[in-house]
Amino acid sequence: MKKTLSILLALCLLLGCASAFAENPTISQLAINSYYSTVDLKDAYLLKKIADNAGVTVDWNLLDPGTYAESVSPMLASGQDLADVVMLPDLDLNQTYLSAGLFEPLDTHFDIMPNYKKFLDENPIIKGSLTAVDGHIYYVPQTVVTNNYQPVLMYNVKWLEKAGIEAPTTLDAFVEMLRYYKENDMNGNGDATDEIPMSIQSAFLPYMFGPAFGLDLVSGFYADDEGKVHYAAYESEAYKAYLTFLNGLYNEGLLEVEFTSLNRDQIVERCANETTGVTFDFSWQMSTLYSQNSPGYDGEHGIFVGVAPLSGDHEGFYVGRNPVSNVFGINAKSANLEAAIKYLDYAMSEEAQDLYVWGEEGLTYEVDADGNRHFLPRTTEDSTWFQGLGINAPNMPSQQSVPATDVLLAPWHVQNDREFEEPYIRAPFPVVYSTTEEANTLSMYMVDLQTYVDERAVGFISGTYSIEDEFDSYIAALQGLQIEELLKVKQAQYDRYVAATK
Ligand SMILES: [Ca+2]
Repeated sequence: MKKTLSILLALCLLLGCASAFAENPTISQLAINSYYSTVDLKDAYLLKKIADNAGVTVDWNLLDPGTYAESVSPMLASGQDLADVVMLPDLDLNQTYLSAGLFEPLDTHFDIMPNYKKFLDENPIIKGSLTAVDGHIYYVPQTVVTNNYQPVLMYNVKWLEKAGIEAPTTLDAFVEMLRYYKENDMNGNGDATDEIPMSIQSAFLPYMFGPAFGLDLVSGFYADDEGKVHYAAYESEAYKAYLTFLNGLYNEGLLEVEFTSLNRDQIVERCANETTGVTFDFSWQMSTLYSQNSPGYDGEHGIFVGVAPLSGDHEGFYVGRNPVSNVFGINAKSANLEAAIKYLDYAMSEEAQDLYVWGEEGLTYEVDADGNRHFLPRTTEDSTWFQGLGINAPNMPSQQSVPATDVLLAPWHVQNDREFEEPYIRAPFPVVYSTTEEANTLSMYMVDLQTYVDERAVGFISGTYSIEDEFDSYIAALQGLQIEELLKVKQAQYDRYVAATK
């Protein structure tokens, strides 16, 4: 084995691997360093391998992720001495850097970017989001998982079994279940008054109940099937019905009085004490937190498990996530333009993506008899080593993967995600670039509108404001806060997005 290796090495030296390295152009890259303070990605093995495969040497300028925006914004503002490849401090949604001409329009080089072009063809939502107002594509994305492990409704299966009911999927059956939980000694401690039927952090109420009324309150703005954009909290009838429903839960004591201050730690404590039957949170918490902290959890069967979304007059759905988390651009004045373009293109290839997600066979993972990959023990035992390889590369256009997430979770949880979450996910309102005028309108009105809507929602649900008497004046106030102007902006952006996905 050792001998074969040394022969290979000798051959490599003779046949010019070394000279190939010597001729590699050097690309400078500005990006964040690892989120792990003990890890420096400058010499990360997997990233070196990606650079080698792309035929370049990377000269890294890696900065602290916590202060990245502060450090990089002045560099971009001056536009001088920029690296060849730059990880942006934000998504540049107002096109500040694009308008300054800092970055190369990549679509004009698609003849030498086959991997990136293929990726965009396969991901029209991302293509739509990354298409600038002028129709060009300037950036390469880093993305997150969108249709899996998102916020989901979870039921306590022990309580369902004790009540002898199937998991409710309609608002009516759901309320019946809560009433039953409230009146019965579900945890069997002899006290029928210590049950709190439902424990929801208030930020998740729109996720949980909006869809049954046909509303995506999570995105706020959403497009209907005809492509017309709406603002969910301005949909008079549906939003009024949503508030009325929650106000009913509140009045009946099914939504607790202190619902705005309930936090995750308190919910975990209730799971541990077996005093609650329903929650709603990021799916991740299902096995790792809520089931984990419930008495009797065996790791093989969940105690808090994901269920289908609630339906009302409208079919229920879950709101997914927008994919693009970061973007990378190529300095329009780069002296190594072609090499930088080819490097970023290789960084988007399936081969490179596989390296970010899994690393290398034998080093980070093994393949079982069924062909499934499993991370090796050292990947969890020695996170400094694992992160130091450049796994999930936070400083590269890496794409988060579902299979690599699955292997971190209990099998029952993975199965649950495929059955009860993934089929019900609906994409949120897309992220779209703004023209300067649109950016001005949004920055002028959006914050005040959101603040007012949030404050009124709590007031209407808890009865501080009367839905009967004060809802009409609420709608009128939204008009005063320029909701119609904002809808025009969002409609124009949505129309551009749709055109760009085609
Ligand atoms: Ca009890």
